[in-house]
Amino acid sequence: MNATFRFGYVTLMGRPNVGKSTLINRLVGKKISITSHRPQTTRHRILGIKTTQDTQVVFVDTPGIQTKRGKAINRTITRTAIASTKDVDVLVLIIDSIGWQAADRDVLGTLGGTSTPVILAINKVDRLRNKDALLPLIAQSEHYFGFHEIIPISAKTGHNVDRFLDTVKLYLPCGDAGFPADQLTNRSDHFICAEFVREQLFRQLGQELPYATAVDLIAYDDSGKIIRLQAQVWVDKPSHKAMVIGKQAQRLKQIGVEARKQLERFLGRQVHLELWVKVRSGWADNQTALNALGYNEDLK
Ligand SMILES: Nc1nc2c(ncn2[C@@H]2O[C@H](COP(=O)(O)OP(=O)(O)OP(=O)(O)O)[C@@H](O)[C@H]2O)c(=O)[nH]1
Ligand SMILES: [Mg+2]
Repeated sequence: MNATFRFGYVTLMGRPNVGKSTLINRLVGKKISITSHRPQTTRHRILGIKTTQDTQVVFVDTPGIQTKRGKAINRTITRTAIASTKDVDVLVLIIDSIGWQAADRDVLGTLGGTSTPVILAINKVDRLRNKDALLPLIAQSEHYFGFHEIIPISAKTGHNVDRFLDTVKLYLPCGDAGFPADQLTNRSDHFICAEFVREQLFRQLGQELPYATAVDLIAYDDSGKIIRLQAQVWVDKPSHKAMVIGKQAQRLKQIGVEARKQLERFLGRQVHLELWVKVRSGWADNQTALNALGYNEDLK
């Protein structure tokens, strides 16, 4: 074993929308996890692997922990998030620099008497007009919990993210790398491609509609110059199907256009994307449907 190399797992946790996925993308240097202004965008456990000369850090992006009980999908997602806090070397709790919310305290409450070091990242400091507001926030945070470190960052601009990474590394055990140095995630290209379509549903559809959708990649052909993809968008009701498609299919077209841009950036190749919308009533509350979409794989 290389006595100076460090390797470990670091879980990013926090209520929905605090910027966990934005941070993991920034850390890895490539977009592997989808983001949106809507809470509960992430539904799966996704690893982001950052390898440097002396360290390999495996960051675990988790769905935002929601303490509200609800459909099977919500329970499955929360179980995934909580399971991701076990057996890791460092826990990072992320809060928004606007200050502690009840939901942040709830997430903190799920840690119980953990013996794993917990680092607090105060994100979105680019939005703070008055940086002096950080000092009382840090003092309040120290009062709430014995955080090993408290680091203000901006996942969006990258402010202080290098310092955050250097700090996290100090808490990792010595050990050999667990993944090849060029591997950025545990997720397949197929999975991430389906996610890029789902991201556009979250970004472009109104109100509750994104929460009643899921995406399944049904064809992936990279044998030619252009990568040809077909994805199926699952919706709950015929009325939802009409809304996703939009007048003269304009909405679905726009979803396809934006998803294709992201896919081309991710795959580094030209992409042809076809989207189909399919009604499957009650899929979000149906364990069989959730299994088919891979929602329970994270818990295995
Ligand atoms: N201004 C600003 N916005 C940010 C920052 N980090 C994330 N955001 C925005 O916050 C929103 C939520 O970001 P996500 O990364 O999707 O948040 P998340 O914690 O992964 O959310 P869930 O997956 O829903 O739990 C997006 O609109 C991001 O662009 C930041 O440092 N500054
Ligand atoms: Mg997320």
